[in-house]
Amino acid sequence: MSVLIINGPNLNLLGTREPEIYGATTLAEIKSKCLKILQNANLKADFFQSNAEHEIVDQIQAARTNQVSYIIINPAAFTHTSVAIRDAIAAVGIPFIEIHLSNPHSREPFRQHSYFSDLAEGIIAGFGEESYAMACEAVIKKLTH
Ligand code: CA2
Repeated sequence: MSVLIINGPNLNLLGTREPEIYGATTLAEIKSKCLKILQNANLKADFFQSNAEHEIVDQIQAARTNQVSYIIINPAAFTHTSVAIRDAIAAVGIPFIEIHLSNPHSREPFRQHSYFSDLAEGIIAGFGEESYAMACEAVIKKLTH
C-alpha cells in the first residue's frame, strides 16, 4: 500500500521565511521524517510539492493509475481557491487527510473557507511540522489496523 503526500504553493520556502508562522523546519526535513514514519510501517510513500495548480491536478489523477491508497494534502493557498484540485481529488475517490501547519481558522477571514474539508476523512491543522507526523500516524492506523 502506498501513501502520497502533496504540498501546494510556497511550501518549498519553509524554514527560510516567516518562521513565526510556519516554523523553522524545511520541507526537505519534513519529507524525510514523513517517509521514515511511513516506511517503518511498511507503507510505500511519495512526497510531492508544486507551485502550479495543474501539476497538482496531474499528480492526483496519476495517483489513481498508481493505485495510491491514501493521500495527505496541504493544498496551501489553493485550499481557499482551487475548484480544480477539489474536483480532481473528488474524481479519483482516494481517501485523504487535509493538513495545515497553521490553524487557518485563527487567521484572516479569507483562510476560513476550504474547498477540501467537506471531502476529507479528517483535518489536522495548527501543529506546525507535527501536523504532518500526526497525519502519517493517522494513515498508518487507517491502513494497517
Ligand atoms: O498553514 C498552512 O499549512 C497553510 O496551508 C499554508 C499556506 C496558507 O495559504 C494556508 O492558508 C495555510 C501558505 C504556505 C506558504 O508557505 C510559506 C512558507 C514559508 C515562507 C512563506 C510561505
